[in-house]
Amino acid sequence: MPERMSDDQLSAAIREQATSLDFDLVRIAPAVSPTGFHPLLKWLDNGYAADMDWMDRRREAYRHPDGVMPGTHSVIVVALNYSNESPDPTAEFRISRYAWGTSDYHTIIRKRLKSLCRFLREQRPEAHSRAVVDTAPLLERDFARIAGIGWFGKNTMLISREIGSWFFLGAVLTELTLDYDTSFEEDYCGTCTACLDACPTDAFPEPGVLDANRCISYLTIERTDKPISATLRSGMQDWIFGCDICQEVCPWNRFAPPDSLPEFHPRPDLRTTRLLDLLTLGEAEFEDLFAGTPLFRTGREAIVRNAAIVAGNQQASECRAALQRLTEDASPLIREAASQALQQM
Ligand code: B12
Ligand code: SF4
Ligand code: SF4
Repeated sequence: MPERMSDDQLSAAIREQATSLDFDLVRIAPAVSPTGFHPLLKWLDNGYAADMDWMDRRREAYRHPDGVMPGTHSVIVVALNYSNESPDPTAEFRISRYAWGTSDYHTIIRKRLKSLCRFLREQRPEAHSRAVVDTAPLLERDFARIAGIGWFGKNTMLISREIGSWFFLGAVLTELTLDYDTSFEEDYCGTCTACLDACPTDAFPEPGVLDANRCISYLTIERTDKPISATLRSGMQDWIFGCDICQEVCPWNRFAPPDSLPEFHPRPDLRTTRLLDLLTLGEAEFEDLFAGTPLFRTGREAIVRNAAIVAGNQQASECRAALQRLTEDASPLIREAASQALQQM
């Protein structure tokens, strides 16, 4: 039987294991009540979560990682870079760069985190662990900061001096006590305000605070069952899924390494997809084009609605006939967006 590792040896082995699973950064934080808990309550009370009421429903659970897994002692935080070279700059619409590839990041990260959990179980069968990415009531950026990965930019992104902010976070909560990294206490934004100035919908009520009601990312991805107000539509410019503007302008991303996994690389067929193609997608064609990608979760109805808004913003006259047909679509969301786009033309 192999000799049992000490806690320090195990922490080093966890870092090695996570690196071999393709994670770009791995750090370990103690399970504490995060500094962002009270700011989160204020954020929720201000209504900045928009219709994401699943956050408010679980507000108490964010107080401590115990709210996700009772008995948590440590939070292993990983970062996965998704930066890569741009798709065709002549594209008629924009998709956030995390969604240019063939797979959903939740699937990619969860699979690797589960493998890390298996490794922990082999080493310490008595200790529970749980993999989380995105959906659990855990302030992932706060734990990434406590684990020493980086600081909160004025655009609210967690930024690393090594790899910028084009990365996803994931975590493994464990009952084990491990060797912790030093939390990140500096702020490298300085006097820069590029992200605040560039946001086309004025989504930052103050530096470091984002009002989701106004954020294109929320509007295009999460607001799937309600129309988008006329005042925000033009700010959406040509985004049909997500928005990268407050990261594109960030000086810390100028030297971000473009070396993500192949699953994040731009799909060749998206380079040739036209706005008109999106407006004519039926359910089956939508599935053929986007199954397995992050756009699939948002669904055809919202994506076609977004494409109609973009067609209106671009005064895309070649889309007029398709928009006209969409004014008779079964979905009220699409009918409304198509009529508005035609009026805009
Ligand atoms: C809800 C959500 C959204 C919402 C709201 C975003 C927001 N800024 O809150 C919407 C849909 C708009 C969104 C958009 C995006 N998201 Co999002 N989102 C989440 C989610 C699920 C929860 C975030 C949350 O709790 N927000 C509430 C606010 C209050 O918390 P916060 O911004 O995370 O943390 C802040 C507070 O704690 C505060 N704080 C901490 N301590 C203190 C102390 C004081 C005194 C004060 C005042 C404040 C303070 O500062 C923190 C940073 O701003 C997380 C995953 C997770 N479980 O954490 C992903 C996550 C934050 N999203 C992510 C990504 C990639 C995006 C997008 C880039 C996607 C895209 N391209 O469209 C955009 C970026 C927009 C932006 N500028 O934030 C990544 C971010 C990775 C990173 N490097 O930071 C995460 C971590 C997902 C993941 N697993 O990787 N997202
Ligand atoms: S993602 Fe876009 S809309 Fe949202 S805050 Fe950043 S720049 Fe503004
Ligand atoms: S653009 Fe400037 S202010 Fe905004 S996050 Fe980057 S460094 Fe900070």
